[in-house]
Amino acid sequence: MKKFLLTMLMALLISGTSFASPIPMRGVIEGFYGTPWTFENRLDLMKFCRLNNLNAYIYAPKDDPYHREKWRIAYPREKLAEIAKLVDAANQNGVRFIFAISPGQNLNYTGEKGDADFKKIIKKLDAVYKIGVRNFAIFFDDLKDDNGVHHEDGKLQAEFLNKLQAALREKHYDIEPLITVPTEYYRADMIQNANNYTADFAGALNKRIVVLYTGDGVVCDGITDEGFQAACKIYERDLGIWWNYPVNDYAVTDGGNKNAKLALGAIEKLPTKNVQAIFFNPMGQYELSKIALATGADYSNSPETYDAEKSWDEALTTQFGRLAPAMKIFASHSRHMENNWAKVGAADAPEFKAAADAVIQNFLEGYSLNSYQLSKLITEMEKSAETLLKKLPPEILSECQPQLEQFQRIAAADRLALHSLINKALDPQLKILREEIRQHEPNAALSERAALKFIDDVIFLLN
Ligand code: 14T
Repeated sequence: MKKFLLTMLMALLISGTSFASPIPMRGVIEGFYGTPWTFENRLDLMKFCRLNNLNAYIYAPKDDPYHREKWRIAYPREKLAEIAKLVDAANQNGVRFIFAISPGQNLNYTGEKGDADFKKIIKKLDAVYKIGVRNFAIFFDDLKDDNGVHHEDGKLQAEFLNKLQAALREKHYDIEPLITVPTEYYRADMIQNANNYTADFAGALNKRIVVLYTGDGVVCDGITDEGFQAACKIYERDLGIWWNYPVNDYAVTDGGNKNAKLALGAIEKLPTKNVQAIFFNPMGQYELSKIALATGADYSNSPETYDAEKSWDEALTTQFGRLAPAMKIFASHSRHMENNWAKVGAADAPEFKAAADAVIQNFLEGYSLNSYQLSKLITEMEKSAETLLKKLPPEILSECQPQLEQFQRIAAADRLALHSLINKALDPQLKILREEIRQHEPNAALSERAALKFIDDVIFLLN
């Protein structure tokens, strides 16, 4: 037996195989603005977590009044009963249910008012302890005023958390360390250093308290190993990550609605080591969040070997079965999220963009257009939109109908744009289609730099 084990060990060492080391705490943070997920969504999520080897869920819906706005007020009996059921479901599925409150808007730290608020928080957490919660989080994010500055005292916040952790521990032997998000939770904020907030916070905070970090910005284009190490150094501990993908609660088109674009791509560009915890912040669209979440599960179970594109393919196949090919085409046009302060997700439809750019290049240089590939891709778009509108299950269709219809409009306009280019004359109908698309943009955005751009490029060239 000993010899067998030794041989196996040698074989592993020689082959260079390494064991995947999962991120210890990995899961979902319901932390977006807008209509929170339903009770049924959350119940289903617990199963989804088990199936994908995720082990934690943070309850932190920004627009649950009792989480933030009215944090001092106890949950009504029915709400608490719902939370109790979720805690049971979490336990049955091997998921830590982490209960969070965001008291920062008006929390008092000192004096009589400070003592009173401290008691209120203990009371609020005790109520959920009674129904089985053993993990708690206190968040101090998004406390900036209209000028983009905050007036928080890092030392007071840290001391408050230390005291809370000690008091909870004193009462209950079985609670796990607190989790927090500081007021300065991304790098650009941490290093501006106007009021010494981060140094004060990091210096005073108990080393066991888990601090979550979002990267260089709130929503940013990946976190490198080097960038992560630098942030850990600033906070003087190994950090956890609050990853803002696939969340889409920020406006992604100018003057547009929030949620206009769906984030249907894979998790990508995250550190490969020393991550203590990771939580993916999803979209209000529960079902469609599962694409990115399944890839996030793959990443967090094996950060060193994670392959985003492969994981994305597998997630689509698992979740959409025979509709996976159609879904992959639609989703490929809706992966990248960007506005003037946010940027995340792989480029939309790179294959389409390459084919469209090649056709335009040929046109400009007076060569034959060679439009076969582009034409084929447009046909695929048309077919996949039609299939999905007809066959997606209602609970999924209801999350993406405006975007699918917009996808259909864009495909039709792409078709007309290509014909115009072939005829070297702008079909007057194209501008009308483009205007129709524009009218729907505030509610349904996708493929801004690929399929949509081709229409604009052609109108510009032939006008
Ligand atoms: F605490 C954080 F890590 C965090 O990301 N907080 C919020 C989060 O609830 C929200 O879902 C996310 C995406 O919009 O970004 C944070 O909220 C912001 C931050 C901004 F700088 C919303 C708008 C902003 F301009």
